[in-house]
Amino acid sequence: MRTQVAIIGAGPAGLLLGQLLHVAGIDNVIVERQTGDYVLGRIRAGVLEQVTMDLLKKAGVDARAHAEGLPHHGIELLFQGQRHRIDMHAHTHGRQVMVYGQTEVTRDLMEARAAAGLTTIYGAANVSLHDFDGERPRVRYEKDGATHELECDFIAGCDGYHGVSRASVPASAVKLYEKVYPFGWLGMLADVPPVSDELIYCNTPRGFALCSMRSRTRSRYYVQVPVEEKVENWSDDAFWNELRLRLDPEGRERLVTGPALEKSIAPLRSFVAEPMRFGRLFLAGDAAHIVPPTGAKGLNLAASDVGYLYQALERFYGERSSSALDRYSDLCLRRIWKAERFSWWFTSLMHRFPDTGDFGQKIQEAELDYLVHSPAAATSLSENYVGLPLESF
Ligand code: RFL
Ligand code: PHB
Repeated sequence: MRTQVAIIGAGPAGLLLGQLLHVAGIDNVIVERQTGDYVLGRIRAGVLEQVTMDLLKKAGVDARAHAEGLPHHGIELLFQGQRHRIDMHAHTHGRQVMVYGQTEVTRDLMEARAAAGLTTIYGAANVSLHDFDGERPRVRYEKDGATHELECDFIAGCDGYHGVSRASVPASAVKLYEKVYPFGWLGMLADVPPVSDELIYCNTPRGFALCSMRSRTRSRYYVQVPVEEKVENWSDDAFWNELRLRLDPEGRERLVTGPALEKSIAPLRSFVAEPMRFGRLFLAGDAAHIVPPTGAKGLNLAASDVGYLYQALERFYGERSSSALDRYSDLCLRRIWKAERFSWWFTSLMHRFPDTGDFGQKIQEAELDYLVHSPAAATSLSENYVGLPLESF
């Protein structure tokens, strides 16, 4: 089989890239290790930046996100038992975020891909990447007991943190930056109405908590837990009790509990691999970088990477110019490092760290107080949360 762009991974990065390339008239095939149902079973991000919504629109898959998504103009910060609202809309001249789950984005992209008749190979085993340092890269995989080969002009490595793409690059060609946090988020999804109309980020003596949602009838809650914690140790009741202890009196009163649809623990990490291009292999999304979820940036960065990549490929095929492809890695990394900084800062501000000490605790409290009383500080939080703009090539 032959295609112009072979995409490894059918997560949001791979599926969105495939759709953007298709709209630009560029042929592509996706090779995914898991089944489609498995990919849809992963409960992850919930907050989309305007930049991401714009890319979904370009890809022709924004209708349901607009119809069913919840536009949010602000967030609440809870600390020292009090809630404070950050009006992001007012601080950013009218920008907002859309609350719409990654599962739904993925489903919309999968449906559009199927409707367009584009090829996706699910359940591909032992995927391997070859000759991406030359002009004729190839992707090999096994399926139904046979080995298959996909010839292409370019490979897009959209296969997440544990994927094969980054691992195919010689260690000497890539520099890794990493920070691991001593805690994770225990997340729970339940069909109960959200405790508030907006997201509440809580800094409490028992640790961080986040009240988020997927719709007016489906809530997503998280509590900070030690990194070695096991999800089996948390009954639904234990989760609700812990969340309740991290809320303010109004939140405790309004909290509606119910059986968990899903419960899982995600470790928190910051990670960047540089560069993001190796000959004709381009990394995008979690394959190249991870952010702790506090800033809600992971999915949005995956979208902005492929926003740059499809434009660069469009120029290559349209104008026979490689100059945008040559700038891909640098342009992505500028935006990524700003999101890394924001996510690290917001994580540091909102969590309890085992080794903070009294001085560190006072500094955290002073920064939170500053944030909710200084328009300059609130503007900085807001412009990063709603998402920094894409640059042009
Ligand atoms: P994905 O989603 O991991 O998809 C990669 C795909 O590649 C496949 N794959 C392979 N395919 C073929 N061959 C191989 N060898 C392969 N190895 C892997 C995988 O099966 C998979 O289908 O990466 P992508 O597309 O880059 O998307 C990234 C996002 O999924 C991720 O950044 C976000 O979910 C992060 N994230 C959040 N991001 C936000 O923007 N806002 C949020 O509110 C937010 N909340 C979150 C999050 C992530 C979380 N977890 C569980 C890590 C909350 C949580 C709890
Ligand atoms: C979510 O709804 O899953 C979510 C929302 C905001 C975050 C992280 C996760 O910062």
